[in-house]
Amino acid sequence: MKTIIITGGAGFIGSHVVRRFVTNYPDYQIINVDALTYAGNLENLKDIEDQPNYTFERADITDAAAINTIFEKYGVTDVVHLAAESHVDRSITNPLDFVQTNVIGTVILLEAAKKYWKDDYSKHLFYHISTDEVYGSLGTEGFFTETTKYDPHSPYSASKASSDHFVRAYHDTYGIQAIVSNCSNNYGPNHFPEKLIPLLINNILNSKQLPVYGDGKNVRDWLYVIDHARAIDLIFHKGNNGDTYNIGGFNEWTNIDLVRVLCRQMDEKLGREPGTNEKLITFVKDRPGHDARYAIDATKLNKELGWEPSVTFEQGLSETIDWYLNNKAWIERITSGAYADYYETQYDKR
Ligand code: NAD
Ligand code: TDX
Repeated sequence: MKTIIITGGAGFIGSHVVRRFVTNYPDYQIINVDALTYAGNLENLKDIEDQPNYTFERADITDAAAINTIFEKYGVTDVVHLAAESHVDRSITNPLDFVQTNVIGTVILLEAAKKYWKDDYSKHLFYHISTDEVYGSLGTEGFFTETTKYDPHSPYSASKASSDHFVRAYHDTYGIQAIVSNCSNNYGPNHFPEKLIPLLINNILNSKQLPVYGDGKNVRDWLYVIDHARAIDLIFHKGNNGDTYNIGGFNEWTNIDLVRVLCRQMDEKLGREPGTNEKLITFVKDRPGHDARYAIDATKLNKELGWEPSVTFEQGLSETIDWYLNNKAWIERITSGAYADYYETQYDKR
């Protein structure tokens, strides 16, 4: 019998992880701990919110008293930690928010684990979800492996790198059982429309410009969010204490090629003339410190735990577009109010 805190469960990836754990493991109690920042949306979980093994606790992970109360109230046995400030562009304008949540918040969770699990650390797991961005930027050759040296460039990736180091330090120093996984760019349903793919889908729907940073040649390795959730489930249950696992789709795209594929798929789905959406592409000022290329080598996860992606990129992208077309109310609610103000400061000034 496990009582698992999943932090950030109202966010993009967290909501898919919560759904998977609540549905597949009826014997576990799943506590979704989320502060509901601009990125947290309980609508993402409305299909499972009445399940008897699911509880939502609104709490900020930087609030030590609130986190301690949750550990005591539920007798938490394990942590799957996804709560974070996650958007690179926001980290460039507000780096301290990233230090606060990603670094301090992670250490506060680790402190609670140290305090409440001290009778027998071997019965508990702290599983930290991280990103490939901690490894820095690749040239045209090579991949990030689990032993690649950390070399973060943005305030976001620096804060995630720091949190990864703290998790490993608590494992090495106090004996807390811990695993870290570093994943490539996710896409799929419930993705907040500040990130490239949902931003493009929303702008195409509204016939707005498609902002491509710099020359559009930066490369990202894209993974369908459901496949990330499958990997997290597998690593949580079968991963080795103290290990790191890289998760990625072996699916590299330059931004401009990705934008073109998306434009073509959406021309077809929306019944527009071929080439209509591509006319919306607009090259804009580059992101400062923009990493050139990310590419994950997920061989360890494949060889040791038998994981591989379940869909091709074209399938995943098509399903993602369909989800947004069928859930226009979701995106309309998000693109009003506070998000609209943010959007204007990011793009309309260019
Ligand atoms: P997201 O921004 O969609 O969701 C983050 C969630 O955390 C939100 O629900 C938000 O309300 C919550 N949150 C933020 N600050 C909090 C705080 N102080 N206390 C409690 N809750 C708080 O992020 P995401 O894209 O789903 O990413 C989830 C995790 O996965 C992050 O740790 C991120 O670094 C990591 N990751 C993301 C990607 C990606 O492509 N999105 C890839 C690799 C790793
Ligand atoms: O409007 C845009 N135009 C553009 O060209 C935006 C928002 C992005 N881009 C570029 C920047 C990147 O090269 O597209 C690429 C993807 O950008 P994002 O969607 O912002 O993702 P990225 O910066 O790569 O980070 C994502 O993947 C790793 C997540 O946001 C992180 O949380 C995760 O750790």
